[in-house]
Amino acid sequence: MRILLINPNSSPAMTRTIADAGKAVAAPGTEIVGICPPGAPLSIEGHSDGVLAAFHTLKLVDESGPADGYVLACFDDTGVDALRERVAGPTLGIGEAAMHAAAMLACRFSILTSLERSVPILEDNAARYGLAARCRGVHAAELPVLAFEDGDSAYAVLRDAAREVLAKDRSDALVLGCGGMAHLAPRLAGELGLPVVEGVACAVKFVESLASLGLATSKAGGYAYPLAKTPLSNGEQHV
Ligand code: 5HY
Repeated sequence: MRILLINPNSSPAMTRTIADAGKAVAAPGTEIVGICPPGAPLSIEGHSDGVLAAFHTLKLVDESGPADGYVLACFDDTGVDALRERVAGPTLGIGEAAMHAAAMLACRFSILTSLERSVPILEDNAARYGLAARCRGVHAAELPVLAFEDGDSAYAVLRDAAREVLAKDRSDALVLGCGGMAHLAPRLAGELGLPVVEGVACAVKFVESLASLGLATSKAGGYAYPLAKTPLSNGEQHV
């Protein structure tokens, strides 16, 4: 089985962190291909970065050959719906995967992401996934995404913020709200003594499971392949 593990930002270091997290949990016989779109923003912090990253990600997948499954490793689930239209294999964002996993493990969970500006995007996603009632809160560690590339300095800030958030929300699981935090999960779980859910690992296992069940994205409705555009015969432009 071949799974494309796509980091939608263009940071080579973060792409390596994400690929390592995916390869660490993949079953024997599953090939994890870690890639990122060169033209995308170096990190995704907010809506406009998200749209630009999604555009470059779709182009990259078009050029990357067939795969049995796809993981989009940006916690904002940037471009997941668009990619589901263009490919058949099960396609999952790490945000949706982590939130569903946390809801299977805890009564209430909290999400800890990078910057405040990402919070409304993740709150909207939790609601869209039907998990707003299970998500006690989305919080920011107020560290830029690229700060997580230097694990040590970011770790202490993240741990302290996590303790504060869990106490405030009275949650019983923590969800890491950035693909760049993937390598920090095991250590945090050890210190916090409760489930720390990391989306890259969850999404790779969910996609692997769906593909191994022979399941693929439905092409019968909203995720049907994009239609070919046929310009009007009289050459009139749509206004
Ligand atoms: C992510 N940004 O997972 C998101 C997290 C965020 O470049 N990878 C990014 O803060 O929105």
